[in-house]
Amino acid sequence: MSLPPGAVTPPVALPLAADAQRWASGDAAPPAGQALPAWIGLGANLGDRGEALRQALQRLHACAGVAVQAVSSLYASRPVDSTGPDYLNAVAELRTSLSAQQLLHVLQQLELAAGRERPYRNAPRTLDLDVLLYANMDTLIAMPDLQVPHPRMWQRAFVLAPLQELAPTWVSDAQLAPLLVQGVQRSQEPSWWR
Ligand code: PH2
Ligand code: MG
Ligand code: MG
Repeated sequence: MSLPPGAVTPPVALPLAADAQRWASGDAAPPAGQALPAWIGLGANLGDRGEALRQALQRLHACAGVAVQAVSSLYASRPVDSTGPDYLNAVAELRTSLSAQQLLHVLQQLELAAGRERPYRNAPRTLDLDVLLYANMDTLIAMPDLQVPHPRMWQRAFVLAPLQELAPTWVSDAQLAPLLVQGVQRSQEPSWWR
């Protein structure tokens, strides 16, 4: 699934039909009193990586309008398209009353609180929080600072292996198999973050 360059985002009311691939506005929050699912990727390869991911989930769960619904196991892997120490990664399923853009801003604040620096693209980091999917598998969002689904998630075992745990009907073994050369190692059970 790829996003056309420069695509515009017509305002589409949420929630979206589960069976249709739809453009959505990243600015549109769910209707009042409702929450939508969202899936985020977590990663770190500097400092106390496991503690950074655990603290990010705890802080996220404490944020207004966000609840952590489910968390995958923790996975270790070598940096993909990058250098530096090995990463720890996980995927979390949220329920949120925030728009995708508001959720992105919350994630960016948590990255900053964890001392995230951006000296160059794909630099080693203390905390990386990415919006992977919002509302459902088929929601497409294209904004200057936010693309959903995350444009590189389908090429990355460190995203698809943990996502498969949470959404097994969305990620097949056949999809994951060619990516396993990236060497992703499951290291801890899903209760690791509590
Ligand atoms: N994130 C990147 C680049 N490369 N490699 C691994 N193993 N894990 C990551 O989270 C990761 C990466 C850019 O976001
Ligand atoms: Mg990121
Ligand atoms: Mg990332």
